[in-house]
Amino acid sequence: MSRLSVGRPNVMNKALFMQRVEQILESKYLTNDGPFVKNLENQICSLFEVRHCVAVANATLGLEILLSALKIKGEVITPSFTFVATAHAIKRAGAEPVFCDVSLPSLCASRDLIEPKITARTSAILAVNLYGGLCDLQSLSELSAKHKLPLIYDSAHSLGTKWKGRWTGSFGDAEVFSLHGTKFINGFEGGLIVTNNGQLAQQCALLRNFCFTGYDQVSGIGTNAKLSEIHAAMALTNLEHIDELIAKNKEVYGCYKRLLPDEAQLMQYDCDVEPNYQYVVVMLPPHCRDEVQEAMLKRGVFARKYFYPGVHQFDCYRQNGLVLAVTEDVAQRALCLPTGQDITEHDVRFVCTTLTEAVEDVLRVRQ
Ligand code: T4K
Repeated sequence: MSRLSVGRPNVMNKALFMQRVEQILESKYLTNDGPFVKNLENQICSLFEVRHCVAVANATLGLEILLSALKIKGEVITPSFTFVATAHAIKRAGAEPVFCDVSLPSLCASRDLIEPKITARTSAILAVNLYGGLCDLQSLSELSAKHKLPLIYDSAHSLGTKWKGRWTGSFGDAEVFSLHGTKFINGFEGGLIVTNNGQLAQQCALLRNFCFTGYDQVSGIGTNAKLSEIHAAMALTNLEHIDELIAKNKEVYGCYKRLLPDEAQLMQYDCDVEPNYQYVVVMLPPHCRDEVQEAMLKRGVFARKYFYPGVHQFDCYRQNGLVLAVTEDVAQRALCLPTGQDITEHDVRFVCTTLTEAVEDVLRVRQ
């Protein structure tokens, strides 16, 4: 896959990772809550100052387990502008997603969009911290307290982001990070449920392992969402370079900020948010994004239209008459540009030139 592609995995300290693989193979302890999983969980807790971390096979299962552990049924309010996994997790946990719109410029759900959707059937709010940014955490926390609703964050994109100087990981009742290969901290696959609630963490850990409470005892209907040792070792090795990863991402983001054409509006973060800078998202003029993406691809630049369409527009989630204006607009205009540890300033210049020419070509043909 070309260096100029969205989603290129961050791989740090290959030599140490290979040494760890050797160690895993030698020990023959491959999975089932092994030492690398425990080490990863402990490192996450101490780095992000959160009491409990439950490592899981991926963030989708993490969200599903979390909702099950909270015994969420009925309706869960969630934004439509997200990866489809957020809604799938709600459905698979046995609840119904109720989609709300997102606000600009954060592209996250805000209190004024969530509150009108709250009814007697609402049982939780599942907000999404998108593109390394964050929701308005303060107002969502007040909203959840006012309506006595559990507040969960899908923070798949936001590991390594800070709010008012505090790392994400301990906001709401719980957060879920993703360790997928395309994410900021890559564990090939993987996810992390983080919470300050000990009982909740214990329940999630049980559900992750078939609800085994002893060799011969099963306390409920669990699943298999365990993270293997190799995945944990990869995530741990990358996590040990978190500052370096953020610094490089910030440099790339800065380069884009300087070089992007005016027609491509770079997504802005709130001043309280210090993102992980893993995503460079631009909004293009209406009705040209798909052609621009195609034209860029022809020149070797693989940009991606995350997220299209809004989840409420997929057949399996379509709700009669539901219109979410901002979601529907940004889903037509957002384009994620290549980032990552091996991208150079020269690459960013090339992407920006390609983007500029592609936009100009498309707009010229239109006139
Ligand atoms: N919530 C949100 C908001 C999410 O975005 C996601 C996942 C989740 C929850 C669930 O998290 P997990 O259950 O996955 O832990 C990818 C990922 O599969 C998915 O993790 C991610 N979000 C989603 C946004 O994107 P695809 O189908 O777009 O990936 P794919 O294979 O098309 O790859 C994208 C680009 O990355 C390609 O240009 C190639 C490059 N790539 C990808 C992989 C996997 C590589 O260069 N190497 C690789 O190994 O879904």
